[in-house]
Parts: sequence; structure tokens; C-alpha cells
Amino acid sequence: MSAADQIFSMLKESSQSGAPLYLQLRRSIEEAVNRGLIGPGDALPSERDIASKADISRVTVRKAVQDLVKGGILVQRHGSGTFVAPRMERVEQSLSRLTSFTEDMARRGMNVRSVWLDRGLYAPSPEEMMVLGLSSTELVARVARLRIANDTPLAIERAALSASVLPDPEAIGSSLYAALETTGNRPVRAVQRISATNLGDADARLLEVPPGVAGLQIERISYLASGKVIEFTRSVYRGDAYDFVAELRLTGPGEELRP
Ligand code: 16G
Repeated sequence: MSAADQIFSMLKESSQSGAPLYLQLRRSIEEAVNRGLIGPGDALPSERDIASKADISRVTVRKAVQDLVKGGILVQRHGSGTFVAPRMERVEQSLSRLTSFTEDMARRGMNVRSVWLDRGLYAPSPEEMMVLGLSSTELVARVARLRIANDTPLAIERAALSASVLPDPEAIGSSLYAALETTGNRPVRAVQRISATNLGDADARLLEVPPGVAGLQIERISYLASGKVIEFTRSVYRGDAYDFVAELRLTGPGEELRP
């Protein structure tokens, strides 16, 4: 059965529901995707085909399709049509180990790639001066990357470090932590703050999700064993792709809770 037929047969099942037509069509397409009748990456039939098969207006079809694009069920590629969105394999990251993105993905057997969004030396912002302990005459090294695992963009990471530890941001290879390790500056401890966010247009475009969908905003401040702050990184992770997992233990007798 063609994809248009699959959607049409779902629509016939739901046509008794009395809901507006565009909603019925939206649910039918969603149902066809959920039941695997049309799979990730499959092309959706054209608006015209769906409209003529189901005998509804193209405006109604467009409204249903736009809703599903907004919800991340379908993706639209300019010039080539509308497709079922690729299924995301969620990545779990432990919140108790200080690992790098490259290490996390390598452990899962995933290929890591980064697209450089920015790297260079700049005059620090007041916030960078405060967090990294820089004076106004010192420079900050900024490293911004789109992090991609198995061809899926997972996160945008914007790191700031003192230029004294990273004098040449151009020279970082594929891993910031590996580069820091070579100079004995790999962090040993970090404090991470995770909050919910709705992705803005620019970040959503880079992460290949519809604008406004849920994401995770993460701020990591990392320290050397000496207590010096080495890294101040703000990241945005895709909410549909990443789970942060924390193990919790009841403290034993005599053990103190440390902040
Ligand atoms: C992780 C860190 C990030 C760090 C990066 C280094 C989070 C939220 N962030 O992604 O702060 O800069 O690893 O990765 O976990 P790299 O060594 O692969 O460049």
C-alpha cells in the first residue's frame, strides 16, 4: 500500500470522530507514523495527492502537515518535500563522571563530528571576567561548536577559557579536553547547572529541530585540582535526544553531605 493509501485508511478509521478535518488528518498521519506504516525518512505524499485521495482541501492538508512539522513528527526540506522525521536514539549521560563529549560518544560507539561556529581570542565579557577570574587586560579564548553524533546534531557548546591556558584556540583538534590534557589543564571537577529552555530560531536551525521545541540549557564551570576555574561552558542540548542521569545514594551513618 502506498503512503497516501495508508494515511487514507487511517483517516477512514477516524472519520466518525466529529473532530475538525485537519485534526483528523493530523492524527491519521501521526497514527500511520506510530504504527510504522510510514517510517523515519519516508517521504510524505504531496499535499495534492493527500488532498485528492482524501477528498479534502489542500489548505486543510497544509494545516495538518504544518502542525506535525512544528511538533517534530515531520520535517520539511526545501525543494525536496516533507518526510517523516528520523527517530532519535536517546543518549544517556551520567551526572557523576566528568567526561568530555568525545569520550561520551566514543563509549557508545558513535562517530563524533563538530562544526566550528567560532574560535578565537576576545576581550572578556564582565561575566567571563568574574567566572574565569580574568582582569580587563587579559583575553578570553572562545570555542563554539555544533556537536554531531552519528550525523545527528545533539548540542551547541560555547566554551570560554582563559587565553593563558588556551593561547591558540585554532589549534584544538577534535577534543577540547584532550587538548587541555596535553598541557596538564584538564579539569578534575565541575559544577553543572541544567535548566529547561525553548530553542530560539538560530539554535533550532543548527540542531535541525523546529523553533521553540524543548531543549536543555547547561552551564558547566570546571576546575583544576588547585581550585582554579578552567572552563566556563554554556551549552544547548536537544531535549528529544539527551537524558542526564544521576545516581542518588542515602548517606551512610557518620557520612556528611558535602555541597
Ligand atoms: C562536554 C561538556 C563541555 C566540555 C566538552 C568537552 C557537558 C554538558 N559539557 O560536552 O563542557 O567542554 O564535553 O568535549 O557535558 P570535547 O573534549 O569532546 O571537546
